[in-house]
Amino acid sequence: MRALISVSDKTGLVDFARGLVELGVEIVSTGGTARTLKEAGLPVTYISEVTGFPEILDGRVKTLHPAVHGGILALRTPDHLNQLKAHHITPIDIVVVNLYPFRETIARPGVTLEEAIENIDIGGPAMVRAAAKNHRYVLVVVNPARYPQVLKALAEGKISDDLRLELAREAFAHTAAYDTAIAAYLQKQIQGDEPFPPAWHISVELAQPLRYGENPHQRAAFYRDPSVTGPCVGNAVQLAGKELSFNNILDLNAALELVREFIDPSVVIIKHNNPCGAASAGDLATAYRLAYEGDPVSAFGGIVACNRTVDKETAEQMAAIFLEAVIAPDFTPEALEILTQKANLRLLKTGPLTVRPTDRLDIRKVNGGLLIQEADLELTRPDEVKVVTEKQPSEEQLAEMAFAMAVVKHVKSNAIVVTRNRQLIGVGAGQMNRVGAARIALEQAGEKARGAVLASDAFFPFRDTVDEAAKAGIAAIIQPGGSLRDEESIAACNEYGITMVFTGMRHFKH
Ligand code: 93A
Repeated sequence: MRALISVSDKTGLVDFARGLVELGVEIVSTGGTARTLKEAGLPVTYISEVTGFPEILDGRVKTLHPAVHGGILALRTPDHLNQLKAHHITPIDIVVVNLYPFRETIARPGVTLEEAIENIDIGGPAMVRAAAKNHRYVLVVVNPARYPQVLKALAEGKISDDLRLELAREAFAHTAAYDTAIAAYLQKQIQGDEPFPPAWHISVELAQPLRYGENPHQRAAFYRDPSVTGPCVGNAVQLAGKELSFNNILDLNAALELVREFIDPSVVIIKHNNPCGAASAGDLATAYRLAYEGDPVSAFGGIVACNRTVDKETAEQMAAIFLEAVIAPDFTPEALEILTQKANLRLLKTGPLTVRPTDRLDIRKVNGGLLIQEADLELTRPDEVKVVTEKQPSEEQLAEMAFAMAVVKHVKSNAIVVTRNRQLIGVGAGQMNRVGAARIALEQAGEKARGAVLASDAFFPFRDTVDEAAKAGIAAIIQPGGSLRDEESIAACNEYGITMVFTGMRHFKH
């Protein structure tokens, strides 16, 4: 048997090659790989001896030769084997290749286009794809983690069809991801760092199969994008608890994306992708209490996100009811001790939420296609809003309105929320008309709506929402503005002595 080994990542190389040699496999290798093996005292045939041709063009052409590709691609039929013999080509049975470190190269700060281009591997992918195509006869190994498994199978003489197919699948996935990274890099050269529309360069990998999807009769799996860095659900580490479910992951994402809007210690509780609790306070335990008390009924079975390390005091409160999951930058050892006593409670650690993840796309599947948009990462600052009423907001009301707008942005449209003292006290989510959403939010807030703030994700088409708000005693309203009938809503606020500001920015969430 003959193995061709040509690897940039030399992890595990020597041990693997030694194992092959011990099994009587002849090793053919390229420059750097051959040198490493020679230094380890292993017998190696240089590729140039196989091709009868030197490596040329500074190594750009080393293995691109019929003696190599014929040896890999030949079917082991009498006809193909006779053709090899006629051309003095020896069959290659094992191809061990990993590619020039293109992704590592472009990740280096200050790398030039020339350096990047030199690190585009051509000969490597050609061999990998050839071997993967001919997997019936050729083993292709692109992943050093596979070396022990492959050695064992060879030693036992038991190379199953499943293993051959799996290695071939891994090989094509390897070259596909590689080319995708090159295309994305070139796209950036053309369009700058954040091209839009993006090239089709989103490559995901299976993170975990899920027990089921949104419902038990739907199969499901979670894929993550390994190119994304920064704290997010895809990069969170599960510290404890049951396996995550499909709905857990969706809700954890919703919870984290809302809680990261806040600077002060804050807690968000999510149910069915909408916040039922949200609060900011001087410390996390208080924020949790306020978030919980905003709607204790709905908090049951909720998903909690915190923007600070969960401490003992917060954990004690969390442990008092049934929660599905908690996601936070971290947990103190005392908090972990308390929360891990609830064996099912899923605990996820993100690391500090001080940076945004690099993922800035929002992608949704429709039947027969995908919709891609930039994620809604904007929020109008309190000093950017426009006061449209006679009544002016106080500084405190402006800060409260900013809190309310941050929350309503994360509620399914049509969305209205009512907040007071940085506590969510009423939510109207996913209604087909705005005044309906307002009625639901105000009814939930009840007496607490007196003097509170009402926020709307989109403009008021009629004055009816202001009328409802006034009945409930709302003191301040924040909304995008921009309706044909804005004047009617403004006049209504002036009648009732309500202060209203426009942000100029809509936050639909469908
Ligand atoms: O420059 S290449 O595109 N041309 C080739 O013919 C070729 N053959 C193997 N790159 C080529 N390789 C790559 O060299 C392999 O994919 C591997 O990553 C690397 C190993 O080189 P060395 O053995 O010299 O360290």
